[in-house]
Amino acid sequence: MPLFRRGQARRPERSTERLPPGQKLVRGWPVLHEGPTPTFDPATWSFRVWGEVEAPFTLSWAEFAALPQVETTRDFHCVTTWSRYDNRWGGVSVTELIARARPKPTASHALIHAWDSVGYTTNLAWGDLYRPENLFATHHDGQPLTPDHGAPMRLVVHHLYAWKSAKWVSGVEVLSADRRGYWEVRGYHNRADPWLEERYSYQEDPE
Ligand SMILES: Nc1nc2c(c(=O)[nH]1)N[C@H]1C(S)=C(S)[C@@H](COP(=O)(O)O)O[C@H]1N2
Ligand SMILES: [Mo]
Repeated sequence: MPLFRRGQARRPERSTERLPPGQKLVRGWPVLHEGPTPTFDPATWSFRVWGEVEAPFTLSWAEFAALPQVETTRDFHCVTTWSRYDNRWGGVSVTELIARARPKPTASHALIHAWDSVGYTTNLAWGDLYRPENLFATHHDGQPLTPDHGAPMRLVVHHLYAWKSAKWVSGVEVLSADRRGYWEVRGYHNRADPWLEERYSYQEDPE
């Protein structure tokens, strides 16, 4: 396992194994989040895309639930070292939905917002969010998400540590400059690639 020290920007080689470095396979599906699990109310739920876009919009739950569904099956890696293989996610394509807002050429980053009482956020570079396999997921292994796992909808960004996959998503703020989210201001890595073991902010390259 590679060792990181403060002030050192070492980059291990990308592994050919299925389990990223420093991870352990779990059975079952752990629940991990800050604060209490919020209660979904379809009458008040909304999803909004705003910021560096030509056409900001807000959807009700009825409108969101009527969108075309897609599926992906991927592994899920939490920075606390558990990994879960073969998660079958169902939901709405991130690119398809965000394209409706017509992002401006200045769109370079996004901050994902949650409607939980913590006000969880997480930031992504545009190229990490706007990927064909990313989902606003409503289903997992064929079942609707449970409240603990983000019901009715969570983001799923398969290629990064799971803290980037915000639960209880309320919207996407499209940005022209990076703005760190909840964990990213508390010492976690800005990018969070599990294959590069990008766990902590002290591993980031100096600007
Ligand atoms: N709103 C919100 N989303 C969140 C979190 C959180 O604290 N709040 N924790 C993240 C972390 S650290 C992980 S590992 C995954 C865990 O998802 P799970 O509980 O469905 O396994 O959710 C992510 N999404
Ligand atoms: Mo996590």
